[in-house]
Amino acid sequence: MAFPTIPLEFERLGPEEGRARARSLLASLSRRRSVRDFSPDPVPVDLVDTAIEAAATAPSGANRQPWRFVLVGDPGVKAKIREAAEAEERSFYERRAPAEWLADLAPLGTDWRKPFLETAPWLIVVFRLDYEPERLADGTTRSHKNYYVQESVGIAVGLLLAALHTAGLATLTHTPSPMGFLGEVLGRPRRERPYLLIPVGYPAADARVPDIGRKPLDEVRVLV
Ligand code: IYR
Repeated sequence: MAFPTIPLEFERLGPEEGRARARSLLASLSRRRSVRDFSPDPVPVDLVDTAIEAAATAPSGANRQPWRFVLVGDPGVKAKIREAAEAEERSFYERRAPAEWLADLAPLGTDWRKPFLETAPWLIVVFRLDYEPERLADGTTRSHKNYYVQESVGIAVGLLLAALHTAGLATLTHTPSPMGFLGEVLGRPRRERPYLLIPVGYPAADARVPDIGRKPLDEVRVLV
């Protein structure tokens, strides 16, 4: 059955105004950096919640909205996540990582130690929902498939990073590998698959980041 339709709410801008707004967003997004040195200063939960609501406006396959954002502020849970992540990361850096991968990471100065998992006031653990249980009229449940989950959750995370940055917060997109422990530590059902771990907070006063650049437009865009 089709959804009823409603008139589109759309503010049509002139090119001048559109250009000004797009440039201002670009200037802001250009200042976003992945941060590994966090301040323990608290961040009000509503700041993060608003960013999660912004993320959840993302388009998704068949509007199934196949994401779950688990917001972790409990120091005990953060400590457990750090412990498990560091165990996985240690075996990655010391045994599993191919030489080429380690060589690519070396200039970034990362290693298996992840103190930011405890220092940052919030961790957002993003899960992808490849299917969800659905209760049928006859009281039974079936498994309902989601579509383009990778794409949908990727877009949502992009919006989340932009929204957190706009709220004046620093983030890191962290991918402890493998991430299976996150579902266990957080008591999530097995059908929710960990996607990304995002520490959120203010940067430490003396935070430093690698001096890296972004590819210029003519390298990333092909005009046909
Ligand atoms: N997951 C590891 C390794 C790592 C991999 C990539 I690709 C990075 O851009 C950064 C780190 C870690 O978080 O240290």
